[in-house]
Amino acid sequence: MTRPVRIPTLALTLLAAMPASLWAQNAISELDTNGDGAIGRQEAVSAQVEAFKRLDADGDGQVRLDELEASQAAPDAETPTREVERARRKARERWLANLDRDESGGVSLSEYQAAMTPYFDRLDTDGNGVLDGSELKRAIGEPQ
Ligand SMILES: [Ca+2]
Ligand SMILES: [Ca+2]
Ligand SMILES: [Ca+2]
Repeated sequence: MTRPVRIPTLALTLLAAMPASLWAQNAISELDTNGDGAIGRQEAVSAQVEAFKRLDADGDGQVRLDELEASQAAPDAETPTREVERARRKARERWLANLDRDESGGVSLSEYQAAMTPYFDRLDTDGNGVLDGSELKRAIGEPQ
C-alpha cells in the first residue's frame, strides 16, 4: 500500500509546510557559498540531510513531534495566541502523519527525503534541475 505524500500548495505553506520552507532556508544559507543562489539536486540532497540533522535534535535518526516543536520555537517571538498555537500543533501533527509512512511515530531520514524530493521538483518550476534564487525565494515566501 502506498500512501501519497501530500505536499501542501505553496499558498498554504504558512504552517503546514514549515519544514519544507525551513529546508529551503537552510539550503540557501548552507549551500549558496558563491552567492549565486542556485542549488543543484545533489546539493539539495545534502541540504536535506543537514536540515534533517538539525531537526533531529537528539540524533536518534527520527524526528518526533517534540523536536518539530522545538524547531518552531522562535526565541524572540511574541507569545502566540492559543489559536496560533493550536494551528501550529495541528500542522506539526499533520506533517508527521503525512511523512511517517511506517507509522513509527517519527520521521526517518529516508521518509523525510521521500517527501522532500518531489518538493524539489515542485520548486524547480522551470524544470532545469537547479533551484535558482527566485525559485528558492518563492519557496520560503520572500518577495523575489
Ligand atoms: Ca530524534
Ligand atoms: Ca517513521
Ligand atoms: Ca530551476
